[in-house]
Amino acid sequence: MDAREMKIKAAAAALAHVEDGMRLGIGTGSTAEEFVRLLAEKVAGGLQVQGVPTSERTARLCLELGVPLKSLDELPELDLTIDGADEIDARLRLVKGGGGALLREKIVAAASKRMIVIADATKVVDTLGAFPLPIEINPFGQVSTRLSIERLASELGLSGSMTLRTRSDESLFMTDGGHLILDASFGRIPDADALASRLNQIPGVVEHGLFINLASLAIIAGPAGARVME
Ligand code: ABF
Repeated sequence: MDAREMKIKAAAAALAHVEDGMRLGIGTGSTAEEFVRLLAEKVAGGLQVQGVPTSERTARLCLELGVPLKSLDELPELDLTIDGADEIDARLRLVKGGGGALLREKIVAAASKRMIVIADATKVVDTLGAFPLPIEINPFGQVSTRLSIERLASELGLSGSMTLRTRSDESLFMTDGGHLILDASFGRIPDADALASRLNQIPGVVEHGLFINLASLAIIAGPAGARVME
């Protein structure tokens, strides 16, 4: 089974949790896009759901495939969010934001009664941090904010480089909310809870990619099939 087949398998297993009438948060990334394709088939077959997309990219795909969308302000409480992740540990703590949509993804997940993560088996790790942690920052005062994050990292014994994310044409990557992303390559984050809460205290940090106590279930697809972590 190749990587795409594993993503489809995880997405298909998540679709079984979607019920008629649900208000759904819809994630971003290649795995979430497989979910959108499968969901669109169900919608074409009569399933009624209302989706809130976590990015402009996901919104475009949903509109193209006929998945009905609302804004989060129109549907401020959601039944279920289904989204991908960059890393998942045994306590269902996540690193997200490789696709740059972490802020809307976190707001949507927090507005949902349940969040199901869909991923292939390569995303499961013992310790978070091998995937560079995306930290969304306000462009105003970005140098000061970066210094504050560096000081925090050193206080927590984390080392590694931080890179301002750029696009393939080397222009700065801007999020849907008009912010920048610093990718922090710590290698290992032994105390993700402490890092998450301390990052939240830095004023220029808009959000970070550590998702803690948000996922209720993860569906992990590997060569032998899909398994559930909860
Ligand atoms: C989003 O897409 C992100 O939070 C995460 O960065 C990424 C995972 O992408 P993929 O499914 O393409 O690996 O869920």
